[in-house]
Amino acid sequence: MRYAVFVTGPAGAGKSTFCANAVQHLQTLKRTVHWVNLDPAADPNSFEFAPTIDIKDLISLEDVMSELGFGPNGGLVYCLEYLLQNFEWLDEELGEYEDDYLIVDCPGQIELYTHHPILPKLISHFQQLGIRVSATYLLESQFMEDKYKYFSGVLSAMSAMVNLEIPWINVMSKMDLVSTRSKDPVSGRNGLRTRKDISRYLDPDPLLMGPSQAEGAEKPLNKRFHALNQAIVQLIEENPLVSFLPLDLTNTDSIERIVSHIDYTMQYGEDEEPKEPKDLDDGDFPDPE
Ligand SMILES: Nc1nc2c(ncn2[C@@H]2O[C@H](COP(=O)(O)OP(=O)(O)O)[C@@H](O)[C@H]2O)c(=O)[nH]1
Ligand SMILES: [Mg+2]
Repeated sequence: MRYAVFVTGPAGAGKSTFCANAVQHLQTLKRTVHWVNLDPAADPNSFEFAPTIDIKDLISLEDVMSELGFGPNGGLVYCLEYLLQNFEWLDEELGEYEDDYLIVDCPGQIELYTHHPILPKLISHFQQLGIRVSATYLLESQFMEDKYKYFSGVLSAMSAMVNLEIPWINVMSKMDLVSTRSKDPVSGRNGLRTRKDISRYLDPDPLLMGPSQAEGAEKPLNKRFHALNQAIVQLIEENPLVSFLPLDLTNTDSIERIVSHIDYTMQYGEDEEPKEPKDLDDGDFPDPE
């Protein structure tokens, strides 16, 4: 069986860094694992080691921008559409291995996840090749510093889940930057941020959307804005689709935990259990004695 996990999320969320760490972690477990770079804008100098499959070997964003006059976003969409039209290239690169674990590093343009048909098409191509897929959505912990930014991040994760329709986990990356020594922006207490404060972001607490103590409960909010907030609170309350697993790359246990969740969403290794066709060979027929 072959597996592919699509590592998605906004630019700068730490996708490529996570991919490199996950590849190294899986290699220590002696798994066959390959890094697939689908970001035609990735800076090769930023990679700790070279991806096995790289969209830049098919098409380069710089060429598209200089020769066709596209800007960076239009150029990116052009490159990915070019990939969709050249699946033979991808198929050849993917080869016909029986066992493989592919970590697919995606570009950070948020519109790719929320409404573009490109990723769904690419994912269904992987599925047609018999590859079992899942996705991981990374949001970086800086989103926890501002509640409106945070909720927009939660909503983008939800909309990506709905758009891609495959098994999915959400990850709050760069947890090494979250200090319990800093003040919690939401509780507004003068004291320090507690673990409980942090857990309200990992398992989104819709009440975070309300006015904080610091803002004062009576502060008049624009009425329509207030109604929108209420609607979002309700959406999140009624559809608790999103919760985040914390990722701290400075801690091996944390990477291990994320990888085990990804394995679980794809049911990795399930079919390595010998499934004896015992119903036919024995069992069904009682011994004559
Ligand atoms: N502190 C910290 N920085 C990180 C972490 N992961 C990535 N970064 C930094 O965040 C920036 C963006 O990372 P990158 O992996 O390129 O993000 P991408 O755009 O999502 O692929 C880089 O400067 C990384 O060094 C992390 O876990 N902790
Ligand atoms: Mg990247």
